Amino acid sequence: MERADDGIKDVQYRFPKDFWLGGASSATQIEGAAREGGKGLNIWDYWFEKEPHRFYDGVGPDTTSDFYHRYREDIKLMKELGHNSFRFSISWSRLIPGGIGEVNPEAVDFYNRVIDELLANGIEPFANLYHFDMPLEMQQLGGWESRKVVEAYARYARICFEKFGDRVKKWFTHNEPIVPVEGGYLYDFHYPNIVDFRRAVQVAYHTIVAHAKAVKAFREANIKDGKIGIILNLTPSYPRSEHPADRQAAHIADLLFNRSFLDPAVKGEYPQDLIDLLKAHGFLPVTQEGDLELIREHTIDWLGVNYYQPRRVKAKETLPNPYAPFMPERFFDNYEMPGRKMNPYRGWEIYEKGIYDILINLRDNYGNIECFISENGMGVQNEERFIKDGIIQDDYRIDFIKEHLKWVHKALSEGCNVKGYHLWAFMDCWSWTNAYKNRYGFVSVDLKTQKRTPKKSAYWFKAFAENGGF
Ligand code: BGP
Repeated sequence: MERADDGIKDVQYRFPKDFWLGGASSATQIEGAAREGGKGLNIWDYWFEKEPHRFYDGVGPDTTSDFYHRYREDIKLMKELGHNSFRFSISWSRLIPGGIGEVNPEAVDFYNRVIDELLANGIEPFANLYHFDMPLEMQQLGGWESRKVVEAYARYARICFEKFGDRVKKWFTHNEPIVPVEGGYLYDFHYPNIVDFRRAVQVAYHTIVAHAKAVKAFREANIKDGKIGIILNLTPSYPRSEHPADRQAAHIADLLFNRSFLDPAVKGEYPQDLIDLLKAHGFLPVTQEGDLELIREHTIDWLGVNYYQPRRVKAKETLPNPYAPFMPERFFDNYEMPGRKMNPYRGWEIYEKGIYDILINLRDNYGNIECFISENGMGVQNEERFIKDGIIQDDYRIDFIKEHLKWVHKALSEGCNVKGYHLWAFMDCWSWTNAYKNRYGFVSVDLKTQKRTPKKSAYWFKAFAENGGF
């Protein structure tokens, strides 16, 4: 592959030799073949069929980026672009149609081929078990509200370790488990579009029980050199000011959105403040005997950190409407900081130092657990307008990556246990209800032809990998 001018002259920010560099993905967002290869339906296939108008430009998950058929070509490109690792997710509804029952041999064959191809190209597979994609029948059974689904997931996890654990050593139980809680049970951007705080709490709690059961199954599988973790979108909560009411607002947002998963996964227990808060408002989840021991005894080996944007909050300006559904915003108002830098396409603030604050927090308050940046990235609309000489000149993405990496570098130099950086995403992919509106990839995907073309950022990243820094 030709090397475009990468602009890296002298290395100022040097990274460790074995730093994991690559891209992330998820099954529903790249595989396509939603009704092929014996795959069962998941909630996205179903929701799109029912309400296509909820998806940008009416584009659903049926084709996406066709990784199912083009994985060989894509993996070859990863290698050419200097990546040493790749995160994908296994589709539960592909591997076990319906979520429970027979294992689909075509799916086993597909994931085996993907894993073998990655290894043959010197790319370490990072496998995630659950990325927002509940099998439809499991949702009909109650989704994460149901203990039966928790058990079915634990069985699915065990099957994955058995089938693929001989070659995949790096595992995750969930990606951003707070997001299906927010999307599906609070803010109406995932199926089943329920708005109900009590059910949201139950879903979050059962997700952690399911996670702990998967960790247990992993320990029992005894995978040589294997590690298991969870991927969390740790969104730092910044108060508007040092006023105690603003600080309290930020503390509660942190408890609800970050520590509700971070603490049980890393420390094996829930923060007392969170328990007190839920108790005070009558929202403690239904638990079963043995849950707390299970969670306590099955903490993780390592952590994936997804970081896109900070959360800024302030004390509430008004009393809440007593008739409105109970929402996390009962405890804080969102705060728009004057002068903030925005990604206007996604509507997310860009605040690079957030990545450093997360890593320092992990160092100081979570035993400096081994971690890596499992997602960071910038979705941009209409990127074709930046094409010059056949390549999307995404200098904005290069700047975005660099500015975040500078803070990761500083964290490293201050003793943080951060082992790598994956961009969201390796290639343009289907962004849930946003479909293909914003593009995130190092590699652009032409949806009509499925042609892949690396963007300028892909060459920059390759030079970064080759030079060991920038
Ligand atoms: C994360 C998810 C990814 C990905 C990314 C970008 O929350 O783990 O699946 O989609 O965000 O967000 P979006 O696609 O909504 O723009």
